[in-house]
Amino acid sequence: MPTKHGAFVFWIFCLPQYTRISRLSPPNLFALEKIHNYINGQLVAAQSGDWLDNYEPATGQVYSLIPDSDASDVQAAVAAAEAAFPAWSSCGVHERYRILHRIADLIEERLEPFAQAESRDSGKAITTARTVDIPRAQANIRFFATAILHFGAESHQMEGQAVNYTLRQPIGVVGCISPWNLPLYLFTWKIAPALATGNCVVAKPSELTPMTAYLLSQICIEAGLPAGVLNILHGLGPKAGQAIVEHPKTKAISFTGGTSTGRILARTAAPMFKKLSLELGGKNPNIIFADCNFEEAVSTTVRSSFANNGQICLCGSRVYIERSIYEKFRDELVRRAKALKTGDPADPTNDLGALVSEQHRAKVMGYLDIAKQEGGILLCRGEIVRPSDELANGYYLSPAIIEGLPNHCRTNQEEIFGPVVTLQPFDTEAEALALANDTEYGLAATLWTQDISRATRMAERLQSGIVWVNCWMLRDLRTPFGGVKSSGVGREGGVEALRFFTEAKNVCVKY
Ligand code: TXE
Repeated sequence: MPTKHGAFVFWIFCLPQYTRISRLSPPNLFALEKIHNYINGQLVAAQSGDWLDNYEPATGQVYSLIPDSDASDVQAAVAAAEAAFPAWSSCGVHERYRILHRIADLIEERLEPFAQAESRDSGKAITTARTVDIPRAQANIRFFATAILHFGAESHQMEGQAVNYTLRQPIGVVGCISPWNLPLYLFTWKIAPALATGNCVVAKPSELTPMTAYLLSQICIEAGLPAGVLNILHGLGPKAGQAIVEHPKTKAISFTGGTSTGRILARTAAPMFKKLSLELGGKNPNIIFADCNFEEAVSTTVRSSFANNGQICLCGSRVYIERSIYEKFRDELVRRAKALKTGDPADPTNDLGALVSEQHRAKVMGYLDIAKQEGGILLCRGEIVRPSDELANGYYLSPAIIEGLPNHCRTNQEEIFGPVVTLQPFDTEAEALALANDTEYGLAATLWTQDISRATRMAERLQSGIVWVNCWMLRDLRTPFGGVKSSGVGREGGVEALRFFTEAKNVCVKY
């Protein structure tokens, strides 16, 4: 977690220039790069002049500083957004299409530096940043830049009397708050539809992974995005994030993060009658029937269990396996999990990098202790990894696979959000369904069977917003995305996002 820079701040202020800290050198105050807020088209420090440390998960060292923004910075951002709104909301969909595509072009041109920055900031393997995070971030922007051209609205005729038509108008100034697990991917997933529909945005990425949002702000300036249309603030959630939600002029809030934080936002926003989209945590079931395509199921289950070190809300952390193939599937999954290489995220031969923070790794390891106390058997141990002396202080943890736990225990009921999965056998479809639904969450479920009747029957009964059958993370951006129960409220994606960021107005014309 970032800490306020104390004595160093003054000294750093005296230093003329900063270059990026080298991975090889010890913490060097001359090297700390300063990330800036992007407010009213300018890159600025926080008004307080305070900075927070930004840690590199691979080394455990501070490698940059972020503005410790507060309500005064939020006020400046909201004022800039308000001033920019009339022109942006009326410039027409083709102008918004043009500028958003230009931004996507620049991200695509700079995929490698963006991927390097994402990997260094989050600890994720460079191959994940290169093939998942950054390509998807520019795809998000392209998708909504184009979708807005086809965003129609309804009309309803009262024969011989009147015609009704629906206007879908931008809301005004909206807040977008995103998490650390897929930093630019989820940041653009929110701001792209908000901007495409003509809103002006006050956005805050996670204080744990601010870098690519900062690089994006530089690209927005280069692409000619008008000042104030997008404002990116950096800082702590309870301070800068809360101030965005509390501000009376932010009329809608789109949030992705933890369920407990989602509750706080809902308590703040509800009495202010703000529109609220909450994409929260998950504890997703992965149900494997004996008639599955075994190789596809086991290879995809390695990904759905450990991709991004399990730091994806869609990961299938509860694996239910039909008893007749339980041992065969378990042994093959353990063998492949043990073959995963955890190490330096910058090394493309590694499958998994570091977890995002020391605190998060401690949280995940705490759950491994809980699993043991609850009677779990660790088939893969989930141990701290020291890739090298230079990386000894990085936040590395090898994958863990646990069996022998009941469904109703903390390990199987609470979101761990790390490289940890549990295995349980089942005998019948009804039992698999009951086990899968036995959770407060309801984000995504994965189902492996060749029986199409069973697949469609179970999909109907699974309590989740997304069901993947014989696949995982296969994403069509036109589809509704979000969860039920404690996994959130509302849907993102496609027309759902365009409707969230617009207000519907019915106009009735008598003739
Ligand atoms: O998320 P937080 P964290 C889960 C996962 C993880 C847990 C907490 O289990 O361990 O959530 O992760 C901002 N007002 N997911 O701590 O705290 C914060 O600055 C306004 C699942 O990273 O929810 C950050 O920008 N904003 C999730 C964002 O909210 C506030 C992905 C998320 O932070 C705020 C991430 C406040 N009071 C974590 N407090 C998913 N569904 O993918 C914090 N923030």
